[in-house]
This record gives sequence, C-alpha cells and structure tokens, in this order.
Amino acid sequence: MKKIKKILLAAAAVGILAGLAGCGEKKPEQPQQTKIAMVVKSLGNGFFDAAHTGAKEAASQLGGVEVIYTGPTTPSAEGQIEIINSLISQKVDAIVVSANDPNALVPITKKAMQRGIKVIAFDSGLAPGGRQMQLNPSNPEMIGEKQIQMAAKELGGKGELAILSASAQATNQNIWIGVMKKTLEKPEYKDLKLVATVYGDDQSDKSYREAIGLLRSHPNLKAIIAPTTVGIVAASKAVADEGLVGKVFVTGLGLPSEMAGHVKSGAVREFAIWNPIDLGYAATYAAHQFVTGKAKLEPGASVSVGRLGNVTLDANGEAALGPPFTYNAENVEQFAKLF
Ligand code: RAM
Repeated sequence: MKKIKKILLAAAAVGILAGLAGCGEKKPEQPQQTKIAMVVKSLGNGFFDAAHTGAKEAASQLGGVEVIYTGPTTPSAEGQIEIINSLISQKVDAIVVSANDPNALVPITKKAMQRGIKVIAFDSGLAPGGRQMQLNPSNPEMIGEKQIQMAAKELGGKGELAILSASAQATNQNIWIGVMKKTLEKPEYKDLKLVATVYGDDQSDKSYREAIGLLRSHPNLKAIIAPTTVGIVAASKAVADEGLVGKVFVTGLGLPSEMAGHVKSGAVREFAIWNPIDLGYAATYAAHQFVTGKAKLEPGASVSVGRLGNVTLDANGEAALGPPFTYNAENVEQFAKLF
C-alpha cells in the first residue's frame, strides 16, 4: 500500500513539473480552421445524415475544416432563417444549405454573403440572388422523367397515379414535379392520369397520413410517386398496411437502406436516387474551394470536388453531379450497406 502511495506521489510530481515546463513553451502553430456550416431541410432525415457523412469525409481530407451540421427539427424556411442568422453571428466561413423555400431564405443568405460568408445551395436550391453556387445532385429533367418512366413501367403504361411530395415550397421537389407533369403530356404517357399531388412535409407521420388519404379517396389508384426519401418509405408502409401490395405500386426517390424491406415485400419494385454521401462531400469540398480562393465564383469556372473530379458553373451559377441510379430486388441489399 505504502509503495503504491509513493508511486502515485512521484507520478503527480512528474506531472506538475511537466506542466511547469510546458508553461514557457510556445504551442505549435494550429492550422487555420475553416468553419463550414451544413444547413439541412430538417434533422432526423437519413438522406441528410448521409450528406453529413460526406461533409465530414471532405473535411478530414481537406484538413483544418470544422463542419457544423445543423437544421430545424421540422422542414421550415423560418427555422432555417433563424439558424442562418446565428451562423452569421458565429462568423462561419461558408454555409452549405438545402433550402426549404427558394425565395424566403434569400434576404438572410444575402446578409451572410454581404458579411463575406460563401453561400452554396445544394440538393434543394435557392433563387440565384441568394447563393453563389448551386450544386444539383443531377439534371432535374432527368430526375423528373425517370420517376414517370418507373411508374409507367409498373402500370403497363395505363392507370391513375398520385404524387406524395415533401413540403409544398421545397425547391427541388417542385422542380421535379413540374418536369413530371410535362413528361406526362408526351403521347407515350397519354393513358397515365395524375389524380392528386399531396404534401407530407418530409415528416413520416404526416406523409403516412397523406398516403392513406390518397389510397382511400382514389380506389383506382395504381401508383404513388414519392420524390422524397421520407415520403417513399411512408407510402410503402401505407400500401402494405392497407393490404394493397401488388395493386398499388410505390416508386420515386429513396435510400436503399430504408427501402430494402419494402422492395422485399413487393410494395416497391424499383426506385432511384443519387449518392447522398457524394452530394454532401462535393458541396463541402466546393465551399472550401471558394473560401480558400481556389475556385472562382463566375460562370464557366471549374470547381474541384475532390475525389469526384471537377464541376463547371453554368450561366446561373449551377452545377450538377451524375445521373441517378436505379435500385430493385437485385441490388438494393448491396447498396443498403452504404446509404
Ligand atoms: C428528402 C429531401 C431531399 C431530397 C430527397 C430525395 O430526403 O426532401 O431534399 O433530395 O428526399
């Protein structure tokens, strides 16, 4: 016992001496920290959790980057405005935002830009005056058309379909819905009838209730297209709970990790998505390029997005990553491990 006490005392003494010795020493120079805030539509959405994973990957590759991951608890523009206001006070270097509304955030993101903060919209865009760059996951036409093609395939080109979207102001979903409606005007889709478009606000419970509502008020409904990872899960569950597997098909945009079970049950045969990890990674990487002056914010500028190569800004300050990928019973399990 005595021996142990002696050792502890000796150890403490060494500690004190080491502490004293450290006092006069100059700390090694810390690499400059760049603060990049990722503001998502809402917290608790698996899609944005995956984007966050990508943001962290970019930060660790770049070094000296702190990622602040934040968003409102429910997808509202008001919530995002409050958050961006506080990020301005925190003097972040860049804000990477998936907007709940293309216009409502513009005054606050303009304020951020006036203070020298770089603003990059990703996933769900902002009106051009409210951001310096917009990174789309893919070409919006391609995303919209793809969803009609998948639904048409399920229905053999004929029947009623409905859309279960995210929030009514969401920039990205509204653009895709616009493309879907235009695509339905093509002669090859003349026997497909869009009977309703409803909004589940990217909330599981509201999306589920809206899906049940669709199924009950449209007894001839053959397909639900949900261009949201939250909505497609809710719609699949509603179809299963109403005993309509095989009668009503769900398709749209989903995460393989959340959809594998619904593909297995038969409620979903095919759905699509791009890689959300890559999207978060690229948006964060691009933000860093602007903060460090390595990329110019002008049309035609080439911006490095690290392991994904380069993207080029168009006249609108927009750029896009690759085409969406299709998932079905053959590959969903394999990708479910990733996102
Ligand atoms: C939801 C969000 C997001 C969208 C995906 C497909 O998670 O609405 O913005 O890109 O779905």
